[in-house]
Amino acid sequence: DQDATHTARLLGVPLDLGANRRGVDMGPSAIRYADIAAELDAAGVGCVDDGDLEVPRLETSSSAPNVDKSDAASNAKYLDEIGDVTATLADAVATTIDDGATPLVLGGDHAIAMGSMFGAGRHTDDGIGVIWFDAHGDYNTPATSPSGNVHGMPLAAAHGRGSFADLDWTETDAVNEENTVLVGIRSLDEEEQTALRESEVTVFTMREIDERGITAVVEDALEIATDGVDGIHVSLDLDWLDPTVVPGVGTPVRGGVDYREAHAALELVAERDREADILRSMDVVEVNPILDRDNQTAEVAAELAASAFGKRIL
Ligand code: 5AB
Ligand code: MN
Ligand code: MN
Ligand code: MN
Repeated sequence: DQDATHTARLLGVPLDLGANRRGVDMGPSAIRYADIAAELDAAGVGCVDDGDLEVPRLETSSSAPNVDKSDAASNAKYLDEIGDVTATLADAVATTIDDGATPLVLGGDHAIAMGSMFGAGRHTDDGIGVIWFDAHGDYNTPATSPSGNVHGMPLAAAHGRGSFADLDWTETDAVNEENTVLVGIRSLDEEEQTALRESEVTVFTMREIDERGITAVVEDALEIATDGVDGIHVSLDLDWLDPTVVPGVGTPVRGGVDYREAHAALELVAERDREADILRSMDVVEVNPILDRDNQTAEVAAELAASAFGKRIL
């Protein structure tokens, strides 16, 4: 018997302006095609599909990347367009939570997590924690980013770092830095390293997983993320897994977690949620169907989301 308590509300955000590879805009379709609804159903989780948010598309918009390399604060491609999408998504996520459901946001590139976190943080007394499953830290700011790609910046934006603090669409007080935990990290830019070292963020690199095992690390992550907060946001970047398991990602990094480790991690999230109702929202991002083989990456995304929402074997 499954005793999951959530109603999942699927919200697709086919944004690719935050990444340097085209294709992640097809992620929501691919994840739906991988039967995420049936996976959630198997988890005993009610599932309502709210469709896709409208996002600006490169082919039909006159938008330019708008990067001014001489001005560090504006070294972020398509930041205005991404800000619009983020604000709309934040409203949708907050409304969904107010309705008593749990948003499951399907990306799209990781820039959309700003909207998920801003929305999840609204109407909380003590703010939210975040568990960030990723190969990367996503802790650049426009001033430190080597690429200008906003998908490498969302977590720094959530903490109001650098020029993100000055933007009117960022909501930076509800995502608690001390309740933010990165898991499985293996690629950080130099200035990102410095920023993380100086922050209150907890970083569990792949090395900790190698030494202590995935379950011990994720138990710790849950302890830290849930301490004194109103709930947590779980952000799953598919490039967290090893590229041999998920070929369909734009920024692969060797040496990631395997399929079973990933499930173990998300099953622990569900287990903690059954005990203490901690899961406020989740996003599944960076699935790139153009680079994928036989929709494998989208299938893994759907299966892992179902595990997080409470799918059990017995
Ligand atoms: B992802 C890099 N650090 O900032 C940058 O996939 C990569 O959302 C960012 O984790 C990867 O451009 C962003 C080099
Ligand atoms: Mn990544
Ligand atoms: Mn990421
Ligand atoms: Mn719950």
